[in-house]
Amino acid sequence: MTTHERLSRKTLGALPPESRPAIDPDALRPRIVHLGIGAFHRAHQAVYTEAAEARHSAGWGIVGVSQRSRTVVDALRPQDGLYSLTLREPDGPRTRVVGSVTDVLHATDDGERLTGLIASPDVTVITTTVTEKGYRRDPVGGGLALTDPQVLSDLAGAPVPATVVGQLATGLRARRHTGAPLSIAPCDNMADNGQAVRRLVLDFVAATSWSDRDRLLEWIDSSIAFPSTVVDRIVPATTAADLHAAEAALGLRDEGAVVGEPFTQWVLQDAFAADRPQWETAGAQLVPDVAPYQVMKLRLLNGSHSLLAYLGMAAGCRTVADVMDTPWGEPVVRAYATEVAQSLTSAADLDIPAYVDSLLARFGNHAMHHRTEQIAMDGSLKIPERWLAPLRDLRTAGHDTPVLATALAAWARYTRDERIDDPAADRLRQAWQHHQTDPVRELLRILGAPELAEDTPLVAEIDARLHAQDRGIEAGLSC
Ligand code: CS2
Repeated sequence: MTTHERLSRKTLGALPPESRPAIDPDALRPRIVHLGIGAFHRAHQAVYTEAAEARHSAGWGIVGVSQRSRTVVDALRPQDGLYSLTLREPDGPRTRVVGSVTDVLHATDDGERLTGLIASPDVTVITTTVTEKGYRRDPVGGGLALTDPQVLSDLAGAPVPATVVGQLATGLRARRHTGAPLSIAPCDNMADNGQAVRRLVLDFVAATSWSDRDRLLEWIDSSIAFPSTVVDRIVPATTAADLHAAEAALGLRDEGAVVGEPFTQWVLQDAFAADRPQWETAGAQLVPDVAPYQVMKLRLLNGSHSLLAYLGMAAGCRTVADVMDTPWGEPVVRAYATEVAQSLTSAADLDIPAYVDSLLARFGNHAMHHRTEQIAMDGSLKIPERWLAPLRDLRTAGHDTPVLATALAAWARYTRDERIDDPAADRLRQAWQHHQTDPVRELLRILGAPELAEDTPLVAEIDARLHAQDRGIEAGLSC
């Protein structure tokens, strides 16, 4: 394959007309700071912002900030923030360039610029996608993990904060002098993510020895909004083959290409403190309370995703669609959804059976190549939101929870592998080494659920299902 020129503002004219951005990037200025410029943001919020900008021309440009990876900075900076999104449509892929990201920073290499941007009155929205582990929450109470070494280092006055919450607090401290209100809209899969992040920022400021600490706490309380949001689009990690395919479609080399499914949803709490793009004209839903949408998505979509990931890995399935091809894939999602749906409160415009049908179709999309291993990572932080919340509700209401027990057994089985990718990997390993008679209880404690660890019938059921899965694998449960 010939190597093409690199995508950038200069080479935009070489793109096929149908692949050009919907807006003129030169007409944008930094008005949004996004923390966590991974594939998900590029395939989701950045696309809504571009579509809203195409309608209203208000100059909404996004400065994307990478927390750790320099690869994404090296990919996007020479491209002036431009990248392509390929949607895996049923009738074939469609690739086009998204124009809303105008600059890319690295959170610590460019720490001062980041603080300056958060303080700039021209920036009125901050969004975040830093994954569950990026927030450094205490798994038990949900507050800031004040024993986390990086949180401690930021609190001790590290020259540039390494944690997201430290970056937000430092930026807000600088911003207070301008008095300009701001909205911080988290876009990670956490229930009540706005309130969760508000609490973390307040915890951080309260734990500093800053002389203006009390005034800053009051100002955050009065001037900063933390709307909750629900985001949805399946976006697998980009592969080398995806980069080649994007290059072939564009006629330009794009090191920042992302792929996603056609489906997309963004529900935002209508509680912003300052100017924001008119995302509602781009298909987003602005609602007074996101909780019913949030809980349904976390428990049904993300919850069944995790179930398929752990069961699928046990059976040797590489992708979610491979699991859906097995004779047990669809029945297990349906059984899971039937059980978990009993924990959902119905809301007027939520049609749970239709939602489950659409999930099955989305999971079965072979063009996505969504690896079970990608979803399985960081389970210790994902599972409490996805499974433990409904498990607690259902047990309190006296329901049986056989499918959730199966799910927890599949995760427990997965944690027996030495090579797992999880921030609690060391503790999970120790649970198997030091608690050989009762590892499941210890695993539940690690998930922040000491009360479930004392629920003897539940623990016995998880144990029994774990052994059944071992026997199933031995008997040839396969993909
Ligand atoms: C997935 C999510 O990796 C995971 O844990 O469950 O990333 C999922 O694909 C998205 O939340 C879909 O909106």
